[in-house]
Amino acid sequence: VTEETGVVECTFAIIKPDAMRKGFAAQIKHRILADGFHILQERQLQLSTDIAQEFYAEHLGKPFFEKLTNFMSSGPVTAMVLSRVNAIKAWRSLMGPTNPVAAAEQFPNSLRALYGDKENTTMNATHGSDARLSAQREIKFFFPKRPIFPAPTHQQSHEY
Ligand code: RTP
Ligand code: MG
Repeated sequence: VTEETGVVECTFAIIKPDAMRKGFAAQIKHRILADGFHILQERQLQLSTDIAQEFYAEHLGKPFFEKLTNFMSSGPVTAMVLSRVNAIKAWRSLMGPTNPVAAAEQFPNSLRALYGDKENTTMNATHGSDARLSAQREIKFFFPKRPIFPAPTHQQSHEY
């Protein structure tokens, strides 16, 4: 489980509607794999504004909340569960800073530098969980566990 330092973790990632619209999803996934992540789960979906508001509930009341949730529900997104050693930090660092302009200045090879909108911090191409707890919550939110087969009943388990 260890590689130098650190343990294998899961994190949650979204390719946001701006990057999807501009056709950057394949390039972003290529960078994800090249950086040693495994994509454990993946789905494409469009969020309703209600779901976007629930997902970003921590930002409720902030000046950018409405713009953010309207944007996040404006088109399809790709939601993914990524795993790697130190996945949470590694994915945040591959994304780069929140603001694409700052990303371009500080980390020109980061995803937000390359694919984010320099005119608009909201449209910054990707999302990543910021801690273990939020990763857990966000993974459950987008990939709720459900049984593939119904659990055997008492009767079934004794009848042949
Ligand atoms: P994220 O949650 O999407 O991975 O981004 P983050 O941690 O780097 O940034 P956070 O503070 O959690 O903000 C969530 C998202 O809100 C949008 N935002 N717009 N001043 C603004 O206009 C502004 N600030 C934040 C961005 O889309 C940011 O990723
Ligand atoms: Mg955040």
